[in-house]
Amino acid sequence: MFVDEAHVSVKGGRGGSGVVAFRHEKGEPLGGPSGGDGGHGGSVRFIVDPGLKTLMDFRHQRHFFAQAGGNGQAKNCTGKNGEDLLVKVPVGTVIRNEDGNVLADLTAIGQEAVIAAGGRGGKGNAHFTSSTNRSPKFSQPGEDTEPFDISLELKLLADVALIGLPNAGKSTLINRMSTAKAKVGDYPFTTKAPNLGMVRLNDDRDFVVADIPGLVENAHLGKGMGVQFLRHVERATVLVHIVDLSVGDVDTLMRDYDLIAGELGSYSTELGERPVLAAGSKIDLPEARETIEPMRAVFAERGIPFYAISAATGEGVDALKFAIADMIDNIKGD
Ligand SMILES: Nc1nc2c(ncn2[C@@H]2O[C@H](COP(=O)(O)OP(=O)(O)OP(=O)(O)O)[C@@H](O)[C@H]2O)c(=O)[nH]1
Ligand SMILES: [Mg+2]
Repeated sequence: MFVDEAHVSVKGGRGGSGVVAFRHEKGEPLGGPSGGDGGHGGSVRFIVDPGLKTLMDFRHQRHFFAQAGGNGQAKNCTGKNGEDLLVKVPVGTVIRNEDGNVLADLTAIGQEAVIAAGGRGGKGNAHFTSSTNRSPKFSQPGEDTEPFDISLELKLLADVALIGLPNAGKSTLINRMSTAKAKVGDYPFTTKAPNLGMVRLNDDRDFVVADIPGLVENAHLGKGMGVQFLRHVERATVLVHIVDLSVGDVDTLMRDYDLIAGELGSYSTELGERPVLAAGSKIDLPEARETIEPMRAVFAERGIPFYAISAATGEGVDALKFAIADMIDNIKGD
């Protein structure tokens, strides 16, 4: 199951306390105040790690408490600052507090946010000397911190979603065109959770692509991998519908194509009308090659851009990448 939600508890480190101390000098048992300050508590910081794809890890670890600051020491020595606790999350993670207010929306690689700040260190007695009190015998305690609960939600922020029947070659394609390392298998439903990858073109444009688990008839009713992924497809600007050209004649392929397109439309009218590119895959295989031209003709009639590709050899993949980038640009109006 694709875990896209998690609930965890976080706490910044308590601040270290300032201390009361006096210099011990010859003939002056109680010298001037010299109690050092407490160190600051560590903070809990969430940071985007491009290698993470799910919130799965948060099922095992639910408590993220940063280190406390050290207490101050004599001779004006400041206590050690507590270390920050860095928590890695996938890109697209939204962090909310218990009331549902957004604390952070982590949409970019390397982006980070302090979610639970560490407590301030207390001041040592050396700070409290005044004209009326040369030997203060008090210091400030470190600031305490309370743990609190937060929720994490992973929003796939893909510009492009690769959709199609199981085994169509979606994962092979995302691996070929992007930074993703998706699992590929010669059986249906290899992909159980969306994979995200960044595509960079040599003209400096880039976009995020998602490889979605294979769709089947009645996916909108929860069949197969179900509706949970259509939720993710919904956020994509452009859909690339992959058709495995090696598995049948034009009629069969178009029937399958319409079936999947129909699923999207049944899920939401808006999704059914989303801009789409068709990609005929596996054209390194002779049986696939034969269907390229008839398929091209059908899609031309329908006004849907069609690209013949082989994710295995890379043939046609660059042209597809540029076509996707152009379509995104057109839609976004750049
Ligand atoms: N010959 C050839 N085989 C391919 C090509 N692309 C994918 N395949 C093979 O087709 C099978 C399915 O590939 P995947 O990329 O896992 O397909 P998928 O669409 O991600 O499948 P699901 O995750 O199950 O929906 C694997 O055996 C791939 O090696 C291609 O361009 N040429
Ligand atoms: Mg796959």
